[in-house]
Amino acid sequence: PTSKGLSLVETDENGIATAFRGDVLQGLSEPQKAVPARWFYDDAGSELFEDITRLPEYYPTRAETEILSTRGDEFRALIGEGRAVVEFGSGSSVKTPLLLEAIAPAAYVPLDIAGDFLRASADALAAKFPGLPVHPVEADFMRKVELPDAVANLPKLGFFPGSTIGNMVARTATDLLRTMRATLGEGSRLLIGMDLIKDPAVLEAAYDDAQGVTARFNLNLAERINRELDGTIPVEALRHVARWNDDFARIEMHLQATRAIAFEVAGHRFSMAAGETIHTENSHKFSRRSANLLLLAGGWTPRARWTDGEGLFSLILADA
Ligand code: AVJ
Repeated sequence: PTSKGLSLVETDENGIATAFRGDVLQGLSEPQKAVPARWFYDDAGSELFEDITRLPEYYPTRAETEILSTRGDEFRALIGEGRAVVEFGSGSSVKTPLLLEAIAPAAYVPLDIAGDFLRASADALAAKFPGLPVHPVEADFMRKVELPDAVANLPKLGFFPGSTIGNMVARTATDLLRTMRATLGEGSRLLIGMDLIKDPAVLEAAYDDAQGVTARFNLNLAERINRELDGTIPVEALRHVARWNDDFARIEMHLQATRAIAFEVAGHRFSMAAGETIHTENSHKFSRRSANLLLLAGGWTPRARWTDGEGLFSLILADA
């Protein structure tokens, strides 16, 4: 294995705890309570998300994996060998090897804010691809990341699978796309997964599965607040809600109070009326055109597009 030591980029435990507290206290003070979706992914949340990807109702992972495993020759022809693949978020254990096998890169740089998950997936990758230099970087990729010197002179391919871009509203998404461009530099390319608009019933089932795994994933956020921020949220009085917002083409997840409740977080008091919600996630869905428009607004020119056999999900290759 050639996995190098982690470079710590201003995301020490205290920094993360402070950012989490700030986001939660601010979000719970808004008229529509909200907590950013990035805080789902503590260890428990990351494992629950892995469980979600195996649910029968949750099609995005299967659809994207299908594209990656069947279109390897086209990726290689269009992208070429010898790039440094920079993955934004390193959670996926299945998709990354498919891409690396297809395009034979010169190096792999996983970026993730969660150090333990990053180390585990970087080690697994390094073991699977002996001879491939793996340089994990623990960093918040919402800000420009200084890439390791070892890949400074290699052309970059950014890889952002899973339609994670859909978790952001357009302003944040364009900011991130521009930040990625700054991180990757001139001549870079981006391979990005973007989930497609479809029957709302299919979408709502994907985010409210029969086994209740997505509900546990959503509720884990309240439990995490209790664990890490001295919270007293009565989690049993919250229920998981997933609904399609047609105006904004997105699935919204909320935690809805089933009765009037009051609780504390980090010494601050909050209350919720019966029926009131905490908005915990947006998952935007795209058309071919809205996907292209978002990429263009973020400084990327779409060059190629793939969908799975059922037309559920898209992967887009764009140039800086
Ligand atoms: C992390 C963006 C891939 O929005 O589909 C899955 C997160 N939330 N089920 C998504 C998620 C609820 C997921 N992504």
